[in-house]
Amino acid sequence: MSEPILYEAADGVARITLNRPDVLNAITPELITAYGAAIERAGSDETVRAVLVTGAGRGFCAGADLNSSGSPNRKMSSGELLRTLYHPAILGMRNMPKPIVTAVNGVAAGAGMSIALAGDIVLAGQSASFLQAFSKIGLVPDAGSTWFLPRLVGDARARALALLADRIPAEEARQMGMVWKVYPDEQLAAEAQALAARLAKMPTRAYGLIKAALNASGGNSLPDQLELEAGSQDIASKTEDFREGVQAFLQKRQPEFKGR
Ligand code: LHQ
Repeated sequence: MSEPILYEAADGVARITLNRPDVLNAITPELITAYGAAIERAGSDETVRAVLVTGAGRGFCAGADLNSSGSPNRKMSSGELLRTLYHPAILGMRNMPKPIVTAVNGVAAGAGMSIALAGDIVLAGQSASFLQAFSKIGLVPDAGSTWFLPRLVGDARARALALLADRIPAEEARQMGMVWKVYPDEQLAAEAQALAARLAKMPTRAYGLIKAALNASGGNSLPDQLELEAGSQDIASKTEDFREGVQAFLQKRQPEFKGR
């Protein structure tokens, strides 16, 4: 049996591929466990400065595998599965102090859509689509969808998406605010790789602080957020990359950030 997750790292970019193409990369406990481990590996490898997540074959991820997750014989309850396997993966993405590009190459449904939206920059192929499949089978959105969606698309759209479970084409998802850019299908992989490579050459410490500040902003008052920004700026302005950025600006050349 082939590995449910492929992991390759080169030139500062870790590429994580969901790899069960016959079932549109539907999530088994083994897949989400390996995915969480891959996220952790990318986070702790100092040579990795950006992460790219995509799907093998024609889908991104069809959500929980209904043959394993939906089976009445499975050992863990849904809540246990989510708490022990899905949550570390989603939190690992959001808490990773490095940028994550999700390249949505096909349908992203159910928890697969949650994984797509947990990325920092979401790209999509023209034929990709987004589907809050949960209510169609009598479930509720999970793996962060009820947190991500209102923030990305606003409350009215989040409600309609979750309740109606309509399949939303990539371009419409972009117009709603879920997706940064849509590319012709045949260009997506190269564009996503180029974006991840670009991010891997940027000031990684500042990126980590930016992610942490944006993560905190939803729950913070303006005074608290201003204080967090000031603390983060104290850290960023002591980095080698800040010195390099200013020097490069003054010398009218491109900066060479080291991620330190
Ligand atoms: C699949 C799946 C799938 C197995 C396609 N499982 N085989 C829930 C429970 C517990 C804990 C954790 O969290 C969750 C959260 C969730 O994610 S619940 C939501 C689960 N996902 C869904 O309900 C989506 C089900 N799939 C679909 O609605 C369609 O397959 C979509 C709209 C994703 C794609 O449609 P098509 O492009 O028409 O492809 P297809 O339906 O023909 O699928 C291709 C193959 O993949 C097919 O197998 P086959 O042997 O006939 O070629 C499907 O059975 C299989 N597949 N999704 N989730």
